[in-house]
Amino acid sequence: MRFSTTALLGLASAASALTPAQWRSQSIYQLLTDRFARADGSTTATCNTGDQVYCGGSWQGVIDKLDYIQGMGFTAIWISPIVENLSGNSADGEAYHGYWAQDIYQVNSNFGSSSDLVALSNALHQRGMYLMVDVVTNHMGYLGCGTCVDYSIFNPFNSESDYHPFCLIDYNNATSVTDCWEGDNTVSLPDLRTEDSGVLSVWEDWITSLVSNYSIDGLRVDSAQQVDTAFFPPFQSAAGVYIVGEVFNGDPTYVCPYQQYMSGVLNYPIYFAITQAFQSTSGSISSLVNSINEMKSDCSDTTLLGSFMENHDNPRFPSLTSDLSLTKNAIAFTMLADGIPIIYYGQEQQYAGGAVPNDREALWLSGYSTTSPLYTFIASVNQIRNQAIYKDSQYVLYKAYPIYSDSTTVAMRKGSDGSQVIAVFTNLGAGGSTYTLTLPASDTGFGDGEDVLEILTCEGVTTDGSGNLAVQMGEGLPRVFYPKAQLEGSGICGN
Ligand SMILES: *[C@@H]1O[C@H](CO)[C@@H](O)[C@H](O)[C@H]1NC(C)=O
Ligand SMILES: *[C@@H]1O[C@H](CO)[C@@H](O)[C@H](O)[C@H]1NC(C)=O
Ligand SMILES: CC(=O)N[C@H]1CO[C@H](CO)[C@@H](O)[C@@H]1O
Repeated sequence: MRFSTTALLGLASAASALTPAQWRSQSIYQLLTDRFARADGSTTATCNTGDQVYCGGSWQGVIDKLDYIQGMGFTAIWISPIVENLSGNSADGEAYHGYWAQDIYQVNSNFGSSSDLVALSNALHQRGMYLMVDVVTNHMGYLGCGTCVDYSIFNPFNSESDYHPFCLIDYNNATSVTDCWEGDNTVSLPDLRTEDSGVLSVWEDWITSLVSNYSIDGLRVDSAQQVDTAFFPPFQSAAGVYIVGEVFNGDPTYVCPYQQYMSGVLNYPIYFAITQAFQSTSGSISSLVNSINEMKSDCSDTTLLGSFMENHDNPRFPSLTSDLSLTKNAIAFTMLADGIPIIYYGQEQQYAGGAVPNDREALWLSGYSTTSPLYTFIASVNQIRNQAIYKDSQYVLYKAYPIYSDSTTVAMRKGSDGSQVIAVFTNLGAGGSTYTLTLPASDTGFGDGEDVLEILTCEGVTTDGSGNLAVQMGEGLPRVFYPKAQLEGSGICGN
């Protein structure tokens, strides 16, 4: 798959930490370090997700496969938490995902050495790509029940007084969400008193040195809603980089206020809306449209949110439907929406694992095909987004909005006249009939008799004498239009 050299050069800047504003132009590939690539290059090493044990992926493995990631047009990767893990196996498995910290000053030796992590950061920066690291400040991890924790094994936070007393979270009680413990009585997750100035100051010093030691460009903060909100402004200031927090909730009025405390959050409300709209041919497009409008009115800045439709905590989309057309619509919708697109490793190979732990398959078993339908599809969508940003840096600030919708179709516009992406989505599925949708110039911004390219089929369309765009829909596939004049030299569809 060819990608636009000019667009990539436009995005590559000096290798230093990115501001939140600079993160808007990135496109993120989320990977689980243990499951993405092994340093031995194996494409056959066993990895039974149900066993929940380490499968052997490492930072060196990631370095060796950066061409594979960059070939899809991604400009950044988000990796698993990097700190020393809890050792041993349990009914909940091993700490292969990295969310059960024991020593935050050591790296997880299963993933490599600290110099391997520095090498990964350098390898990314040499390509003009960026590193996002997952961090967990809410809790540590202990193999055993909540009342039998030996706090002395932790570094730091080795005193019981650093933690809230044990209780399991009741999500209907806000105090319980921040003060009680995630996890269960097999692996307990001792909940830190992040509201204590002593605990906060350890985290501030830690994040400053972590970002500096590994030249980290951005952070994903796990379990953000389980931490008191006052923790985040000083923590982000000590980090000095963009933060996208995990607030696992579908209600915009619950999620959006977190943007007062950190630069961005994962767009869970739209995740739920995309899933319900495209997981079957009877999904509701009007609910999706309502969600888009609600997020725009409730959130202070939708362009700083993380836009995703799969991750390590939820069933993969193809576990809900095997219809490739529906999947393509959901992927393109995610990537062309407001905010920073985040694609979870394995989406490009149409992995179909269900709920945790089945959604954490080893990517090496796919053989890293760069010609699979979704690898090339994701590359095309990243390519047009990168091109739109290259042509107009304000593209990422433009708030996308629905210019047309009916019960099975929604057309979205993002970008000002001259660098606007007009994308039409449908949930009719692969068996969907052929029809023509006419979009007026007043909505698309295209001129009279303007040459426009549909970049997924590489078919040209010329608007009529009044600027109307005739959109040919069929086989339930999405369509993505962009002004042809702006594609010169991009490599897109031979231009
Ligand atoms: C909410 O949770 C807190 C912390 O566990 C507890 O002290 C409080 O009693 C709970 N409130 C209600 C109404 O259950
Ligand atoms: C960063 O490196 C310094 C010097 O080696 C070390 O003392 C410090 O603990 C490191 N910070 C982290 C968070 O690993
Ligand atoms: C702190 C701790 O127990 N770390 C363990 C993490 O995993 C490695 C490899 O399995 C062990 O050698 C460490 O002891």
